[in-house]
Amino acid sequence: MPKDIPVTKQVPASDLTTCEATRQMLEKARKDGVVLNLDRAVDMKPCPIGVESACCKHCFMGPCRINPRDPYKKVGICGATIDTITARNLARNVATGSASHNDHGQHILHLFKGIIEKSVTDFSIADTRKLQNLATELGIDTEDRSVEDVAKDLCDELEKTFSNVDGEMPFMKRVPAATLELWRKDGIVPRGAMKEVMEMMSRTHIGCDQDYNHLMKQISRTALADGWGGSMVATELSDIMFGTPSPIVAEVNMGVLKEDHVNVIVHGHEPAMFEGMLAGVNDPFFIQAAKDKGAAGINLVGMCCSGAEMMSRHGIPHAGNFSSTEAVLVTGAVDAMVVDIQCIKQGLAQVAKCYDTHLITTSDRAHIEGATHIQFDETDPRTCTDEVLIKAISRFGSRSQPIQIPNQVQKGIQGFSHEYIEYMLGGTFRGSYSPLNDNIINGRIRGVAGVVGCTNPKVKQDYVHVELVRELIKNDVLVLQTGCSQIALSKAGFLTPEAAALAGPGLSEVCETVGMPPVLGLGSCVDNTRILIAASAMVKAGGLGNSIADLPAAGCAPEWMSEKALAIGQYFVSSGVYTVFGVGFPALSGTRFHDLLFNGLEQQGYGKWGMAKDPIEIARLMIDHIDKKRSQLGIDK
Ligand code: CUV
Repeated sequence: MPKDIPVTKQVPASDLTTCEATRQMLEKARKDGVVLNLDRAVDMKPCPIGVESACCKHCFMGPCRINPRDPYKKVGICGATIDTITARNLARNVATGSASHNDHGQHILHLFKGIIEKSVTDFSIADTRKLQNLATELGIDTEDRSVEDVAKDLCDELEKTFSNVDGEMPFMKRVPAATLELWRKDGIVPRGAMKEVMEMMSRTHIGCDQDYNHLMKQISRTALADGWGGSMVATELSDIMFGTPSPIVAEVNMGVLKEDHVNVIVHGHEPAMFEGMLAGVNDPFFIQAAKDKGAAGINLVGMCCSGAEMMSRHGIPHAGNFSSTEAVLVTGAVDAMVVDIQCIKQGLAQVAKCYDTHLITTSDRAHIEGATHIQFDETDPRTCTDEVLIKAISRFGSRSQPIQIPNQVQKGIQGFSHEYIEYMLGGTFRGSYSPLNDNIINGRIRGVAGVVGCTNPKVKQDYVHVELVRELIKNDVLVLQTGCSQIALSKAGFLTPEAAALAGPGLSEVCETVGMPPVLGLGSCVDNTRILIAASAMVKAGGLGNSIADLPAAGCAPEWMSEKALAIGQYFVSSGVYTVFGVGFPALSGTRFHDLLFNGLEQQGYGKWGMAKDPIEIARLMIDHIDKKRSQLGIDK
């Protein structure tokens, strides 16, 4: 086994994760002399100034460091105050997060265009009804027109999401009127994503925008260009091309790997390559090739966000969230891990080498040193996916590693698209408002919470996600989930109708009547836009105020780690949602910029940020906010 860089200290594996499968694999890795992310995290001492975002390295006169204990005692060499420094840092984090999602969305649009123009023939339009509905919503004439013609117009319209330099993004048509009015008044309606990200980068250059209140506006605009822009394009067009999710049973956790099968894991974010792999593994030629090597078949499994997306859409099994991607390779059972973009740790290359697993990169935007690159081309997907399968099957035939697969596996119901939630809890047949709004007004459902985002080895894996959600549903708060958080709760068994027994009396009654779990899984990170759409639908259905900020709702990313999470958090805040982050927040408490984020924005009519580390404390903040909104709406009792 190749030598790994050793760590200098270790703590018990059970201190680092509540995921039993990951714990077992971490312990095996230690025995094998292999170092995983969870151990590297214990060994790392994050810079105490950087963690407070009190350091500026936007020019080379510095880096300038501000003392977090006395932040106004000093300014940077250029004179930048702590507020300017922190605002610029957050601005660039949000710009990166927004760029990531918009890059993803633009790729999805490009694929859609390829289908329309027939340069892409391996994919097609799966949901024509959604195509028509979306086109109508965006003001495109659909009457007596072919699907192709409507699709062409939809493509041109959505292109503006990225390329506009002025005007308003197409999806602004979906924003509740009062919310949009506020954005217009403050000049933060996003124009085009490329424009917003470029302007954000330019304004944060040394000596440019140095008023944190003014920077805040562009931070909001850049974030809104993500949630109501590229991410929404990604979700909506992926549904149109690959099918709109509806409830489906899927298995989660490392026990989905099968010792007697060729195991292929797809990990990353964009659905196209994964969809291509799905076609490949069902090809009788490869099934036979696997059997010829003594395998019972080919087992295709997902991880992280593309895993969450494929699980929601097709019920593909899911092996685990962000903190488990290295650990899963320790099973020795993974014949190939195929990745595209985002959240793919470079550490995977070394772990894959130790366990003789093929790590294969497929996107021209993400190569990894030590991995094999096989370019995925949507006009010719099979060239890539066939080569991946040949490598995986051949590795199965010559497996040299002892196999140890944790037997943890949990079934759950996945695939709650916003359309399905509306269908399930929508309509006007039961009361004066929609049944969801009715149940909120009558208090059976106290409010709605979005619990989303990554896992972060700074906190015990999955612990904050699970304990937070447990507390929320106990208090009759309906929980909507995406991303790695959804996987944490799926592993813990909360995405089952039986979990209604853990909910408070009101929520459990609704769950039992409708036959749904108290925790609804909506998909990947870009599918957070389903929460925006559901929130807009709740406002439009009536009885819960005029804007998203009026809703008894709150959001949380309890174990966040990525810049994308900051962009998502900010677009929820700017859309009107109180959003609490766990782990920590990159702004210094007690500074003016921090006060703007955590207090001032709400006074301006937006949502606001919150931060707490303990799950019960986070739940208390969210429930207090929900109760505050209920009392403002006059529906508290
Ligand atoms: Ni996009 S951003 S770790 S995979 S949720 Fe998972 Fe989700 Fe965070 Fe990454």
